[in-house]
Amino acid sequence: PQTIYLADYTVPAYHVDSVHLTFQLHPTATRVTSKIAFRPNPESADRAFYLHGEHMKLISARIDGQPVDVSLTPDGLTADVPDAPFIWEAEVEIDPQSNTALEGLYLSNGMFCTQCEAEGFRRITYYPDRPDVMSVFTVRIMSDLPVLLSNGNPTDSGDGWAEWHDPWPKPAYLFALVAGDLVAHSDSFTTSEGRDVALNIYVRADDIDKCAFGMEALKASMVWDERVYGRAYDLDIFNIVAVDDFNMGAMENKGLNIFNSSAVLASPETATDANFERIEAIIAHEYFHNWTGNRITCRDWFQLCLKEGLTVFRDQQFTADTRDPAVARINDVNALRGRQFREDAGPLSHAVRPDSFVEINNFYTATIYEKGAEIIRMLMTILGEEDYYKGLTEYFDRHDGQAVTIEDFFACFGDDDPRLAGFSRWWHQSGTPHVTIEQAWQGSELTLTARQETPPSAQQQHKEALPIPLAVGLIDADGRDLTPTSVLMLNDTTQSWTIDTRTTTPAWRDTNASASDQQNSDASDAPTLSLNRGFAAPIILHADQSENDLLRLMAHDSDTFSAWEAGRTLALNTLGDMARGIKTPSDAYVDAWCLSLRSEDRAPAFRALASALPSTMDIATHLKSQGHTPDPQAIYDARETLSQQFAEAAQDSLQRLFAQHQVTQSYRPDAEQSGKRALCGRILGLITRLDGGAEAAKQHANADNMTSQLTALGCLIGTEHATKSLEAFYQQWAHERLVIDKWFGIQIGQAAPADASKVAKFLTEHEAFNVKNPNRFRATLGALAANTAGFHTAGGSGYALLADWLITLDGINPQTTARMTSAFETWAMWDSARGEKMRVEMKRILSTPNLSSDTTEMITRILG
Ligand code: HT7
Ligand code: ZN
Repeated sequence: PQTIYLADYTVPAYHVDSVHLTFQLHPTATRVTSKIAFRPNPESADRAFYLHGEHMKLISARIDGQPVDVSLTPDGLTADVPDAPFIWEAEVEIDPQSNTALEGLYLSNGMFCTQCEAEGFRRITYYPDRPDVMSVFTVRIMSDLPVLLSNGNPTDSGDGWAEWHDPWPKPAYLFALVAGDLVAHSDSFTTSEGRDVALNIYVRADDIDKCAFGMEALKASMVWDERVYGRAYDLDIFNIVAVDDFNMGAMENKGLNIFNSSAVLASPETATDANFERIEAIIAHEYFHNWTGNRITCRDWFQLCLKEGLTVFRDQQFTADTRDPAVARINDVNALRGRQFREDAGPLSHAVRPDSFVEINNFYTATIYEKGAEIIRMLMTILGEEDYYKGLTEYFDRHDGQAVTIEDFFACFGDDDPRLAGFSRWWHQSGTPHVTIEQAWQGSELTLTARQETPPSAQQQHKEALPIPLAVGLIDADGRDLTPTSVLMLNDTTQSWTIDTRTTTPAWRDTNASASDQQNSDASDAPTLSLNRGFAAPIILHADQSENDLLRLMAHDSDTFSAWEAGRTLALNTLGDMARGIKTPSDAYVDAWCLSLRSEDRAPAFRALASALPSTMDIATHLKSQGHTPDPQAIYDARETLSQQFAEAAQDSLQRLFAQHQVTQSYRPDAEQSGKRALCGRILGLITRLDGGAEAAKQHANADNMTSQLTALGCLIGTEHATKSLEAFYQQWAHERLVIDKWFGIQIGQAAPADASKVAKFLTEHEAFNVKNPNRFRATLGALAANTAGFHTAGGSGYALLADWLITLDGINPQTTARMTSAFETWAMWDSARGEKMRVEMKRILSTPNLSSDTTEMITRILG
């Protein structure tokens, strides 16, 4: 496989003025006829005519109506063409039924559908399949199937055919086609510009009762983008289609979004609160791409974060506005730490705007998405909201209809603005910065010294200092804010600031003083620093705050995120020490945890998050960062012991809290109700530790919504009620594939470490297991990889089972296989015996004959 470098970018040799496509759909022999108007690009010195094309049979080719000889290459064709505008016509044949890779045109349960990002269009017809070639598409679909859809607006239709025209120039990766026996949940929307838009969610007939929530989320997203970013929708119709076999969550094709069923279908009986929240966010994300991605797209795939990071930030803003902002931020940060920090600390670390790649499908990563979003968030923090939105408006005005770069985007904010000096390093430099904070007191003056360091990574040995916005607050012994949140800019490797805490309005000032030669205050009434409020910067903080300070922040910090963060730090310290066998939890911490569970001052959703323990992987990462080799089983045991201790300590109030927070109104998946259910779920877990599952079995049998039922089922795993409840659940839901995914996932995810790979193996032999369906595969093998202590059992059975199945899947679906190899990315974190077993399995995968380039690249990078 060939490495592609950003530095080698050249403009396309030909522009495309228009594309006409005709599809004669057939499951095994679909004919695609293309008529494409090419024009030499005067900015290109290159006159070579090259079209991408894979997995298809060329039937005929013409230029300006005359048959032409072409030279076929393994991944495309070349031909001699006139040195003037010309019309290319081709007919190709493709086989959707045998397309299990789910890229290009494929069949899913009898429905034709497409996935073209990043390079799927080249499996549909010969074309310059690169994002900077934008054109206007007209598509004619011929099929007996009742619903025939493509991008843009419908222009004409008849018996067995339909025609669509998309007036907005777009790259081929945004092309889409759907044909199937579908029904629509329909609605309409009038934009702020007065355009009436027909809205449809197309699904199989059985799923029509699961569309209402998605439709409401779509309309809310349309209103939000008009209100917050001034962006209105620009076609007469917006269609969403739910597809069962899909590699990722959803795809933002112009006017025709295609969704994984799991990312759009929801009813109270079949979907959990978490599903509803995810659906809302994904619908918003894909809709927001209409401007950040579609109207303005990427010049090349190195600029992927331009559309993805920005759009994730926009969907995070939407969720924060629609739900509880602090809870939303905690969820964002949990996801960032769980996926992106982990990626950045291992062999797959890469810059948000990388310089090279082999297989672009392998770069749809947490770094490009989530860290990309954090960079936009910091841009807003540093500039302030007004200048941030001014810059975005400038971006939309300047680049509408173009394919652009991160540099073009950044220039819209005034890239010579002194506030942004060095900021672009965030896009180019990989790795998570570690920031160490020291504090020193002299009388009432506090000096805060911050030092940053980003560890070297394989691809970037030398790291530079980054501009880091440190959002800090100071609270007094009674928990009152002494200052509002201040953003201190850490631009250098080390910087200090001083504040006199006794003045009436204390304010930070730059200082050269170093904290190191001064005294730490041990007075218990000294104010406490609240650091990195709202997680304003994506950094790893080392502040070494005392247990007293952390308890104070946990109880009183006015920044809700930081209150949660203090509780998390206490939990990490406690569990890390327990796993190493050096300490038991302090009474003060256990009391504070009980108090926080009961605290009426905080929202139930927050209390549910605050009472959850950090994941086994989080604790392992914490131990590793302190120089210890984590033992997954010891961490699992520590979590179990502490949970039991919490249950016993809170015993007297559990039943009362459980009853008090029950939802009695009819089901709504909103922040208020889902927060209460989350808290009750947490409490049910504790009650189960004390009653052996009696209460959970009752809830499982009587629940009228999936959140309550699945929570109860999760609690019951490992109890005497497990077998019966799992069987009853399966019988109840055998006809609902998305619910059966949950059934697969929960048994493996909640299994005790010694059982996890046995349960997973058993379920891969279940009649409902289907290796070709990515959702089912992820629900099974993905759940195994996510059960940290279960996947990393000392014998290595988890590694071997996953490797076996990745080898099988690679011949079917390389994209999903390659993504799931990341389960092995932590091999260097564990003891050498585990690490070696993981490497052995990776080498076994790598030695598989005809392994895909996707998987080959991933395993090669992980092995290092
Ligand atoms: N832009 C999309 C990314 C994507 C994708 C989606 C589904 C299947 C395969 C895919 N390859 C790339 C989704 C998004 O970020 O919105
Ligand atoms: Zn996206």
